[in-house]
Amino acid sequence: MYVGTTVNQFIIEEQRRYAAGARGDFSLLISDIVIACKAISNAVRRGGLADVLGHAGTENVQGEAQKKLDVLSNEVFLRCNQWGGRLAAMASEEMVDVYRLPAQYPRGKYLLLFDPLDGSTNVDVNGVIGTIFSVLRCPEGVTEPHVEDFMQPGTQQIAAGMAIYGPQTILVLTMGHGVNGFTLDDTIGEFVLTHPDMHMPAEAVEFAINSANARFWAPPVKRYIDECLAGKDGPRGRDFNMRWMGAMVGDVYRLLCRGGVFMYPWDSKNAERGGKLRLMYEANPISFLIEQAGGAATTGTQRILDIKPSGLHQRVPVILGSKNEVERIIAYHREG
Ligand code: P6P
Repeated sequence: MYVGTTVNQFIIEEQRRYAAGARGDFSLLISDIVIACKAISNAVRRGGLADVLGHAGTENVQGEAQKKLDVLSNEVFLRCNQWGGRLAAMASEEMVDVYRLPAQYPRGKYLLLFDPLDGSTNVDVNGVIGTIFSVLRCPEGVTEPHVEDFMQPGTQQIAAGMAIYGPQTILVLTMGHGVNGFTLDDTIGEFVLTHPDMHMPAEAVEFAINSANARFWAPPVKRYIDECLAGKDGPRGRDFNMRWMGAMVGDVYRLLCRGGVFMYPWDSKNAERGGKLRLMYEANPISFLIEQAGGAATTGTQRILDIKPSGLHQRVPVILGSKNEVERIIAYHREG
C-alpha cells in the first residue's frame, strides 16, 4: 500500500533543505502540534457521542461563552506541547495570560500561540471548525517569557498553520517556504501531502463577509461589496458569489483552493475593541499563510504582518485573499 508523503517526512525534508545541521527541535515542535490537531479532530468527530457538545458554563478572556470543545481543545494543545522542551511558553485565545510550562519540563527556544477551536459556535450545528497556530522565536536568553516577549510583528513568525475539521481533516502549513496541505488518513493516523505548493489566483469571483454588519461598514468596504453585488451590470463587469462559513479557517481554506477575499473589516459595531478577529493567533498566522500562497492581507490601511502588537488578545480589522482584490480594497481605502 502506498503511504504518500506524511507531514513528518515533509517537515524533516524541509529541515534538510532549509536548515541543514539543525538539531530538529523545530521539526519536533511541528510534530507535537500535529498530534494535538489529530486529537482535537478525533474529539470533534465524536461530538454528541462523547458528550463534548454544548456549553462549558465558563467564559474566556474575550467574555465569550466557552464550549466544552473549546476547553478540551485548549487542554489538548497544552498537554501535547508543554513537555517536549521545544517551547519557552504558550498563549491561547482561551487563556488570559501567558501559559507558564510546569516546572518539571525543560524550556526551549520557541513560543506557540493558538486558537484551539476557531468557529466553535459551529460545533453544535455540525459546521466547519478548526485550529489556528503561530510559532515565534523566544528572545535570546529568556527562559520565562512575559507578554512583551510575544509582542513580535507577524513578519517574525517562523511557522503558521491551521487544521480544518470538515468533511476531511486537513492541515495547512507554512514554514516560510510556501504553503502545503495535508489530509488526515484515518487508516494510518497520519496527515498525508495532498495539496502541494498551494497558490491562490490573483483575481476572484467570491467574497466572504458577514453582510448582517453592512450598516456598520466604512465607505470603502461598502463600495467594494456594492460593486460585487452589481455584478456584470456594474463597474466590475462580472458576477460575484458570496460565502460565509462562520469559521475563518473554512473560508480561508476555500480562498487557498480557488481564490477570493475574506473580510472582517473595521466596523462601527466593533470600533471600540479594534475589530472582531484577534491579531496574534488568528490574523497573523492566517496572513502568513495567505501571503505565502501569493495573496495579500491588510487591515485596509496597513499590512497585517507589519503590525507591532500591543497585547496578546489585540483585535484588528482583517481583509485578505486574492492579491488583485485586496489591492483594489486598499486603493478604495486610500481614496476614502
Ligand atoms: P460572526 C469565529 O468566532 C470567528 O472568530 C471567525 O472564525 C469567523 O470568521 C468570525 O468570527 C465569525 O464572526 O460575527 O459572523 O459570528
